[in-house]
Amino acid sequence: MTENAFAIFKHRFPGDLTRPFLIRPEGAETSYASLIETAGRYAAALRQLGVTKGDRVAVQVEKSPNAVFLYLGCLQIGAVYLPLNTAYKADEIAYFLGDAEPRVFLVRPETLDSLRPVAEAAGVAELHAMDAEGGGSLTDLAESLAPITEIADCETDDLAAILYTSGTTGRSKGAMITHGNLSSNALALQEIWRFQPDDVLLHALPVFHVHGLFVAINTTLVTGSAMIFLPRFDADEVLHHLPRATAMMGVPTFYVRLLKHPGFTREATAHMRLFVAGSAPLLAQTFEEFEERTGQRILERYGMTEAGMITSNPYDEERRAGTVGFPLPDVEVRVADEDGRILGQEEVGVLEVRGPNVFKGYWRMPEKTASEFRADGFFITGDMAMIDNRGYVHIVGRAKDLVISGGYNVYPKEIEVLLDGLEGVRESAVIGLPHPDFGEAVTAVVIGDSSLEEDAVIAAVKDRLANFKVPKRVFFVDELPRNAMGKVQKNALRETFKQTFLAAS
Ligand code: MLC
Ligand code: AMP
Repeated sequence: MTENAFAIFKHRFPGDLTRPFLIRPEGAETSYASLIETAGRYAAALRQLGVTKGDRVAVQVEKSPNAVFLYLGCLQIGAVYLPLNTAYKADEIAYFLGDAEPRVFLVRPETLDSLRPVAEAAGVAELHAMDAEGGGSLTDLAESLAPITEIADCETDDLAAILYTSGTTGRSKGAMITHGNLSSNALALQEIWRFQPDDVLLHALPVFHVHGLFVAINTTLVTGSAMIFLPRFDADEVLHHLPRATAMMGVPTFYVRLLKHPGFTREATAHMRLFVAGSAPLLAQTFEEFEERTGQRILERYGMTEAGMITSNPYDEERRAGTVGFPLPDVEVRVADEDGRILGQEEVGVLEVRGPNVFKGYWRMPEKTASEFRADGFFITGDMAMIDNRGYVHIVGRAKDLVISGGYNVYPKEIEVLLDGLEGVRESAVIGLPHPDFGEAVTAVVIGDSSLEEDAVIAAVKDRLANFKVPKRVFFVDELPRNAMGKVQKNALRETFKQTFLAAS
């Protein structure tokens, strides 16, 4: 049997294909039968555009059911799905297209003209648009064709997707995700989170990252259950739909915002059996407030683009605040020091992971890939962790210089390079500071001419960076604190400015 993830998902669809897969906020339902047909039409359209197995299909569109069916159509023909955050600007897109060389690039109608030269420069053969409702030239083509029913034969190790993640050097890397990565992770999550065919997942996450795309959608598909598909997170909308849902997945900011809402009560959540949090640390305070308010304990899990979901708090046993639980079935984790020496329980080091969830490597970066794996196949996550004497994993910090804002990763180096290139800036250091809504907020500390102003610095980078990467504040200093080696001490900067976003809350 093929190891194509779509075939594995499809094999587990409900026997009664008229059952709903996707429920729109206004109530319209798309059945599993309709999913199969629409994905097959997109598969046919991609084939017509010359896409063959292994070709990349880059997609920067609004969240819509059709975007999901296109993703599944890609899997079906063995093409490589390459989703891009809608916040990325043309400069960022140019790099991704140049690196991945997709055959097709699907954009929003409003960016079609501005991205055309970018796509041409990268040699993209087919540029198409999809609107917020999922309509456009690719959908028109799909609707004019008969759906493809066959599923491309794929091995576990064949590429299913490329997801770009930034790096500490400032250059983004394409993480190569395989069919085996997707199916193994979805099946493990279905099992440990006890998903059942009558579950209804409230889906409010974006669908261009691991959390909203793979964790939420693939777990639903292997269960044959339904999702209420919201275009974005909005606390009022979530509250409105909770009575019909049984489960929800979110970044910590979702739960912080829900707790701010007076309507978020024990009664409002009575129909829910599971709230999952991840992508960023969930504060113990949020966990406790949530339990006090709803009587339910958020289930925190931990993962990353390169390895999907790695650990999870247990469904039945104690869910412990400040921990990310135990490794998923078939996944191994260990804590090691920088030289790769394996450490014991309660010792802090870098977390390493091995298993069917771990990606194949970085696209066209064999040296980078080799340097992030140990000889025995463990991937070095870059997260500092400790495994306690009950086996719970604690993420205690990051070995990598990374800020996580509202669940999005921001690598300071990328912003520092931009800032350092601005007229009047001599040097910059970008840090994450505690923020009551986003968890951490991107902040720049700059040495430069006395004529520089905060607003002007922000304005100068805004057009070139996705909005979540834009510094929310810029501070000017005469010098940056350094250690004996001359390295900027970001800890000292974080300490100096730590009250910035907390004072007003
Ligand atoms: C929006 N803004 C952000 C931001 N999101 N700034 C910093 N961090 C963010 N995450 C900006 C907006 O552009 C705007 O700025 C201002 O903040 C206020 O916007 P908003 O209306 O409040 O934002 P909203 O649209 O509500 O978005 C917030 C959010 C969203 C939390 C709902 O960011 C979100 O959906 N985050 C989920 C991220 C996610 O899916 N991560 C999973 C990665 S996978 P301005 O200046 O334009 O007005 C992964 C692996 C794993 O990490 O383990 O899961
Ligand atoms: P990404 O590269 O966008 O997939 O982000 C992955 C990173 O998010 C991980 O390496 C962690 O640093 C962080 N992360 C994900 N889940 C958690 C969690 N539950 N607690 C702490 N950090 C997390």
